[in-house]
Amino acid sequence: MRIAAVGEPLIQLNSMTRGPLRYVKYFEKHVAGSELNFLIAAMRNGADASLIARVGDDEFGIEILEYARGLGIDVSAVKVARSYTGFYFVQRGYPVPGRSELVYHRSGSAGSSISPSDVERSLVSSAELFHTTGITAALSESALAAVRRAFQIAKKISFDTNIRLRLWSAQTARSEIMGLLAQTDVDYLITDPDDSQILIGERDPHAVYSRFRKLGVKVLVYKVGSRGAYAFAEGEQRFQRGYRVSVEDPTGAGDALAGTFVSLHMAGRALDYALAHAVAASALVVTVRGDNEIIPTEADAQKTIDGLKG
Ligand code: KDG
Repeated sequence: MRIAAVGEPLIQLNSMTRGPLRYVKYFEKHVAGSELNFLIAAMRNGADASLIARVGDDEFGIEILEYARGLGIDVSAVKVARSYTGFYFVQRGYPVPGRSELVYHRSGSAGSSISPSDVERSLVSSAELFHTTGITAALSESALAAVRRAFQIAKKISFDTNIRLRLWSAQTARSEIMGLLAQTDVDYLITDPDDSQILIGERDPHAVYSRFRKLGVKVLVYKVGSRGAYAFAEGEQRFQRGYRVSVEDPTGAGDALAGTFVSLHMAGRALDYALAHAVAASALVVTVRGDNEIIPTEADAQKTIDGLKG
């Protein structure tokens, strides 16, 4: 099974200490970006992955290409553009303990200039699943158009609402994301209470499923942070409680959850099995800095589940 994704891979500069960025002396560098994280999770669970993106003609662009290629991701559709590679700082544990804030430097970046011409028809139409997020839709007009084009040619679609209010207003997010959902039936929708509040004014998991189902969503993954996640599909619903782990940085946990769930469910695993593995993957991610290094394989996630139970 191959999954293709459109998104902006980024360099992450993660604070070595908690607190306001102005006092942080040292940063640790990682390769991240929501869609890339999702693909890595899918690969760890047996899928093949193709990334469609632009990186800058700079050291960080080379780093991202080498990192993704080294993990076995197909980067043949990643173009090097004449601009810089976007990056962001992670401020950890401030002002809310256990949470992180992202400070982006990506305006006018190579990645945000992605356009429909980057979305290679054969790459997307031959993949079993196409994935992207509300982050990509928020980057620029051309990035939003690239998402629309991919939606037109994809066999199956997975979409994570991932509303980042540093990239667009709640009002714009609502009208553009609801527009995308009206354009086509989405097979997997991943969202959370804050995003569903913005999109449909609803936080109750069952009500959220019922609303999105009417819009053609087949499977809903509803993440409720450290409390766990729900999965709803035709005639089925499951809840998996989250695990109590020590939080270093929650950034990327949602992508690990989504990529693990979708790839396992696409591969024919039962809803509760896919959800349990997905929540275990996200529990691991919050225990470290870096979004994707610790995402487990299917076998390792089983050990995580067994270990945390015992
Ligand atoms: O979900 C994790 C992402 O938020 C992080 O990797 C950075 O892609 C990113 C973004 O745009 O926020």
